[in-house]
Amino acid sequence: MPKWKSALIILSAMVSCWGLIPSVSAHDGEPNPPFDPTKVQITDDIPCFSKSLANPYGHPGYNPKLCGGLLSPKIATHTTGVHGGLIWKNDSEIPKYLLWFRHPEFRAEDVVSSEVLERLIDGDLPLPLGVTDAPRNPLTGRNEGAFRDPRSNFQGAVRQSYAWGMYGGFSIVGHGRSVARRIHLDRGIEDVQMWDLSHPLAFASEGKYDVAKMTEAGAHLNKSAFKDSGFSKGLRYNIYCPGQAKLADGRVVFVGGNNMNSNNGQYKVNIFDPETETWAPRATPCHRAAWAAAPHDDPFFEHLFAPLYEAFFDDPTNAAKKAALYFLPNCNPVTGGARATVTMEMGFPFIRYEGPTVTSPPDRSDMRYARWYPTALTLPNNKVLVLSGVDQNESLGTTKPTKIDPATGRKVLDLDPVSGYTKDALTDGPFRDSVIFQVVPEIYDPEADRTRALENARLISPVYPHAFPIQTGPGRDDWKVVVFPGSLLSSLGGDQGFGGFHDGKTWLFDVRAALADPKRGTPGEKHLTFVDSLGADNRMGTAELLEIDKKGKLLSHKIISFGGQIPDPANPDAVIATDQVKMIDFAEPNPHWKSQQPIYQAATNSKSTPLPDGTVIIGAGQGNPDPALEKRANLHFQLHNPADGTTKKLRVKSTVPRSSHGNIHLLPDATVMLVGDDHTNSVPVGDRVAPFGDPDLGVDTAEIYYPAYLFNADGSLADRPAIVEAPDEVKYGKDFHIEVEKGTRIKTVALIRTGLPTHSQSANIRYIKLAFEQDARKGELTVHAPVVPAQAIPGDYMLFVVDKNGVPSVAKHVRVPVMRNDDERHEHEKHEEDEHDRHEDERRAKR
Ligand SMILES: [Cu+2]
Repeated sequence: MPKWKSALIILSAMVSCWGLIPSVSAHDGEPNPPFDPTKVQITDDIPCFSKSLANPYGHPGYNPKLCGGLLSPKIATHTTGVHGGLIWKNDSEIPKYLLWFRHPEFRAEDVVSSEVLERLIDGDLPLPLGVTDAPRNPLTGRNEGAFRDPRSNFQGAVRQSYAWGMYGGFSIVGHGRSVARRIHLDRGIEDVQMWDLSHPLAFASEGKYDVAKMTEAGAHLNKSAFKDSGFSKGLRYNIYCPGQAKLADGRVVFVGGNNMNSNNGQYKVNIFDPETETWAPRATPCHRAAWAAAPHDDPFFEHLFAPLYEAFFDDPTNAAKKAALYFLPNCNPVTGGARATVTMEMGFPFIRYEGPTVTSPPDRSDMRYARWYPTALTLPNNKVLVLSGVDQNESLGTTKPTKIDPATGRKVLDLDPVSGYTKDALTDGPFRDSVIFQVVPEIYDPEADRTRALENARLISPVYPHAFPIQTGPGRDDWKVVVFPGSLLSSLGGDQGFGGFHDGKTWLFDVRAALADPKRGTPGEKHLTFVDSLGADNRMGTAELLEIDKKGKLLSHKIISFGGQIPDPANPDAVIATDQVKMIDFAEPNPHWKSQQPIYQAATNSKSTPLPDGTVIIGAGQGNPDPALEKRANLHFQLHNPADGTTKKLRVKSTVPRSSHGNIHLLPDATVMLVGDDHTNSVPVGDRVAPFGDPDLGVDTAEIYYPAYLFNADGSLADRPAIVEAPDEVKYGKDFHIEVEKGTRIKTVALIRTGLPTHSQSANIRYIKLAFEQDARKGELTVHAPVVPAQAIPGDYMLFVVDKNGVPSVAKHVRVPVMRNDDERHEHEKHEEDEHDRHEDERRAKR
């Protein structure tokens, strides 16, 4: 029997208790502003969605079959799931879920002062010295708190020792501010969390559908299912917006990360091992080590730094003192060989340095190129392809003098009159001014623990390109990689002129040929073949589905894209969201993109995942700007059927939008989890409880969607087929057996690979429909396995059976191991590699 029962129990408990979930009134304070039901603007979709703030699915006539499924209340996730994915131990049936966001090697309280934050969020307590009173909202008269105003008082809550000592002097902007948590419980924990989905309280919630109503008490309900998994487990680098790929043995490879100067980790290959739940050893950057070793009574260096600040103010022209500022003894990039500049900004001395000499000590596995937002793709040979990503010209500094001083005619810093901060320092401006696109792919080889650059196959793509390995012949090594433009930041072309619309140019990349090319060190654009243009780029959800016949022949290999961006017909310099759905099938002789039925309204950042029955669920998406929440966010779930290209809008919908930082995951019990996004976005204007919106009210959440296939026509729970026996491993070309309960008629058998999606970039997840024969009398199925690794990339899979009524089983966890041959490489090829590797070692040592 599959060991996962808890989710089923939870599922049935939730359904049977529907409407009986007690609402917690303790700590359930007045919403902000006071709730006025006449101002609530939501579609009244009875009996599928009601205005009830306690439970929008609480109507007695609600039928999940007719309404397209059911949605759970919000579940606290304690950290933000910008990144996340199912992590499996070798022999476990229930995965864990690893999730994290910016500042992953720290705790929220390392970054911001809880006390200052409290005052900002509350809005009525006196503010500490140096933090200006935030502007008041003209509508509500209330202090805007920590977030809403762009001059954000949030910067006042940032520990300056963190900003300078750990963060390269950058202001903490955008998603970095999600450390400011309303829930006190979540402030002192690490920003990387491991969520044990098998824990009895993993999905416990206080039954609230509205984020604004979630409480501190509610957050405690499932906290015991979460465990710190960052610095305390060996993470030494920032893995915010890395590429992420899973190896055959379940380990997760992270390439690159946060594009901030200090402790950036952009060259790094970090590896997480689910067996030990620890990170592979990497040299610790000295400032992070110093932070960890700081005296107990001065954990944030504040006293340690104080004498240095004073010295600066006493003699601001003393260059030697300036250069020594903000770095602890033996942890100074200047003496470590990097160049530094100090300027006076934000009313404080401000240091910038160039060169990662000290903050990124070299490791053998380092990439040649620093990358933020790269794609990492597990290849059929269990190596990892790294594509795209950006670096930054660090020598430009965080801010530039841009304003002409009328008195002197010279350029000076453009200061915000209210906050006194430089305007640049309050935005991502410094990054955008100095972005460098990485065009050279690299391959990480886990056996050699090193990365090899493919200078010969340069490919221009916006970051987080979509990439999928496809089969090109009958042999083990007959595969190439499909690549099309990335999920975001195509607007960042920088000085290289790569900006603008990329038209979804779709390429076939012969990775093996590029690697074997004796001239792989010579810059070129070889080994890439143009296939077709998608006609949209940037920020679309995708789904990948294959079907294999009983002889191992590929019947179809479909890649489907949902929405994305197209040029704005009204403004040639801008892009807008599109509703287009397109499909390309690489089992066809001349694959090209074909239009399918569109999604119900234009959206970027659609979140999509294949389901066990071969359909694709689309949950959440970000529409074009509109004052109405339901117009600017696709709250309704949608079901795409790849068999006929139709896309159906379901009546079930969420109460919160999840934009580029949200994710969707199929879980082994055939339910679907929507998770993530910046919690500062989760109570937007148009919210049911707080119609004016309030970023301070945001809480990190997940929600579970129960697809209609789990229910009978009358709305009751359907009987599910059960996998009684199935192997732990599926080997290429080897038929295997599944035992189901006697008399159960099975319609389809599928393997679904699990991975770590982010930013609607869902590479590495694929649905594979397998041929089988069934002896229903005995309950036995003989299933024909994929025959080559291009059909089923080595790694963790969920094996599902679906019965004749369309009801899926709970999945059996199976691993697909690497397919090996004796003639791995020719000797001369090996020699070539050694030469390159030696060269790379020298280069790394010089950095
Ligand atoms: Cu992002």
